[in-house]
Amino acid sequence: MSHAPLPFEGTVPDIPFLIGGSRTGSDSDEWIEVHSPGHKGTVLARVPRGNAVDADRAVAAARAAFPEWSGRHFNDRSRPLLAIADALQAAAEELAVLVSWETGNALRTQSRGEAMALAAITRYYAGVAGEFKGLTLPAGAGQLSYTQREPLGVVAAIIPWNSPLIIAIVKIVSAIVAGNTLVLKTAEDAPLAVLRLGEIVAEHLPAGVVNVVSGYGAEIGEALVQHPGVAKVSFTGSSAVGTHIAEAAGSRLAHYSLELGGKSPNIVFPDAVNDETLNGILGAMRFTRQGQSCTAGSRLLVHESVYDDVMNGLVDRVSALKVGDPLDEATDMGAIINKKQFDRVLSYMDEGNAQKGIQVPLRGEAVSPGGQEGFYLSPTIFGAVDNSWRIAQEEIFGPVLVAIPWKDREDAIRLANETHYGLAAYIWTQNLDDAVQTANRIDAGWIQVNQGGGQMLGQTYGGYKNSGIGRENSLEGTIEAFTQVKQINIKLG
Ligand code: TXE
Repeated sequence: MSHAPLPFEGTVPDIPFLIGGSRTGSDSDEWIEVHSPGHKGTVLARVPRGNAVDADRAVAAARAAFPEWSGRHFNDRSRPLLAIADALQAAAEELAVLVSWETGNALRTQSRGEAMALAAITRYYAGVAGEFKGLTLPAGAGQLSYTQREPLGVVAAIIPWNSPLIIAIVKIVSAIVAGNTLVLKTAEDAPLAVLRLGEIVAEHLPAGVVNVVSGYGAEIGEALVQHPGVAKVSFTGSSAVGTHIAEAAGSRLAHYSLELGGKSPNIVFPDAVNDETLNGILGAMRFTRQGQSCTAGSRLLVHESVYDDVMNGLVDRVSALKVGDPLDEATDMGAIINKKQFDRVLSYMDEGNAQKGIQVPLRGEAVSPGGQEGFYLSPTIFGAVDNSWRIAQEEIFGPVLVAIPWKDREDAIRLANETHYGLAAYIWTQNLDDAVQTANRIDAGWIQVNQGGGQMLGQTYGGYKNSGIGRENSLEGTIEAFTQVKQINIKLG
């Protein structure tokens, strides 16, 4: 099978992390192997197993950098971000290949687009550097009364493995443009591309403004969340860990924001059955990321009159997706991140297959495409699903779509909202009334009508209910998320 060469020319290097502008190993002197999920037995590199001492060092470096960085004119924070954007643009293909190797996401359908988006995201935040404005109050001739927005201090950003580059860059630039400094902890399964990104970013900044570390959640992750020098924890990951972070950060009255999971509905009205809708549902389900997306539209709610047409159209399209080596340009769907997630997704598939009354128009299974061994699964579509079943309620984070028929709009909205999650929703209809009324009544933070697609710069993103707290990806995601307001009142004369 043809694919790009190993990222480090066949060696297994030790990739240090980045603290205070220096590349350094962990105080533990222990290292974690990073495996390629699409190539069984392939170790790509080793990264430091960070611990509490490293957390202390990184927070100290970020604290030391804070006074100068936060005291700058906003133009002097914007300018380095523009240089970072250019550097990320130049490094996009290198980052794409690296992130494809370690995540198992297909280079052509996922990783290249992810890496190419980094420069635009960085430029967007460079452009909003002058927007951190306060307000003045008409408090009478004898008073000057105004507010100003001030950075929080040191931010700890904790990220997962599914789109590590995008999640990392959003957290880094939205925090630092507001004047904060930052320590970012990479995910244990996909640290390499983000460590490289950190290196590129740090080259254009004073030492310590951005620090990037690696290690396990329970070790350096926990130490950062508990650290008294950390003013805010910005977390993306599972709801279970997010809940724990809310307790830990909340108990010492630190700020936190949480971007968690989802079980988002795709709602198909009878007037919208066409190629664009069917392709859009495929995109919304994020099949080409093996379904490993928090915004995956993993519950398909279809009007009963078009249910068979939609199911047939989807089975044709989804079964045509080519599962294969992530680095092969012909591949649509790569590998699941690790053995634990692979076994977990398979267990949901087994549970669905064994469910009484279920239909299985497309049966997924473990596969070895072209003889390639790795954590490969072919996609599954379950039909006639009851919304109360576990496969309809729990975030599977794999290529498993569950379809549920509905009778009228009330029914569709009820089903859409019958979940603990509230991240995204996708509505497919030509009828404006159905589109707007449904969008208004869905309890979710990010709603798409007649598109399954990605996030646009400037659009606010975040969850209702158990999908999270706080917003990202927008002015709100930097001004509200990374500053606090000070009211100043001056008696004149
Ligand atoms: O996430 P974790 P996992 C969901 C998805 C997936 C499940 C498990 O359903 O199947 O979570 O994935 C760090 N203190 N999502 O196990 O454990 C950890 O090191 C501080 C949805 O990978 O939440 C990693 O860097 N940090 C999601 C990060 O948290 C801790 C994306 C995420 O790991 C920690 C990923 C601790 N005590 C998974 N424990 C989304 N919202 O997109 C762990 N971490």
